[in-house]
Amino acid sequence: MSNVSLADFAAKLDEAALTATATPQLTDSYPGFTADEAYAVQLMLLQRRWQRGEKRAGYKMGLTSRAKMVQVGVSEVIWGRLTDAMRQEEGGTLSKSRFVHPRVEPEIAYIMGKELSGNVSAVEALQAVEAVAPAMEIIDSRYQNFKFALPDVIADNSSSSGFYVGSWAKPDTDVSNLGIVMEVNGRPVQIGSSAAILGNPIRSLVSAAKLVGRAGESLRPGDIVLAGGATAAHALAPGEHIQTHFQTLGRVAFNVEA
Ligand code: OOG
Ligand code: MG
Repeated sequence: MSNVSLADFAAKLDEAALTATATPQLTDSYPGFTADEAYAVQLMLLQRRWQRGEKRAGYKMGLTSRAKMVQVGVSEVIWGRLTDAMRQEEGGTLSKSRFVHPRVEPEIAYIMGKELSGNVSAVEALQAVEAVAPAMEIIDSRYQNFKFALPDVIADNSSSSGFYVGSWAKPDTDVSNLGIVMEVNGRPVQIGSSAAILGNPIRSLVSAAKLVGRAGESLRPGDIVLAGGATAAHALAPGEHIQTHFQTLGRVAFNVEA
């Protein structure tokens, strides 16, 4: 497929996000769409955002837990790019109208102290971490009915649309198996453990270094890396108060505009 049409795909997804309007899956009209082409579209989509003044903020890993894979019917680890415009104020109010059909999921966030790229061990990955924090991600597929195949979701920047980060803890804090409870208006809607993220969230960082490295990029000092949802995501409704408790790390909360 020519670059022109891949650029058209990026424009279509950008427009869908800007107008909060769902768009048909790209694989509907182009069944041969490959994951490599999809990552090329993702980069073009981000270039459009950078041209509008958004700054790189790091990366997100996706489908790193069984619960997430099952929920969306795609079972391959994917990644996307974060920008500063996606960062939401912890404890603040989210305007739902900016999104198509937003969902929230509990995540673990790392912030990098050193550069990391390529094949690294878990020990090396941890040595490159400056701090770790409880987090939540707002995902919003730009596709109709939140339905997509692997290349669709990759092109759509792996559904990235927002993220919340709680208080940073020391990098040697053990986050391998922390209890997580996500509540909506005080009622638990998802209960899980950080161990659901590839057995240990640090493995997600190892995977991020490898996949980002394969794309010729690296995790840089100051980059935030979201390790992936530990549980299935919750579809947001107006007026909801979302609060997630992370054993030993603390909690992260926000409100959805009524
Ligand atoms: C794809 C993005 C997956 C995660 O943490 O697993 C993701 C989606 O569910 O729309 O962000
Ligand atoms: Mg996520």
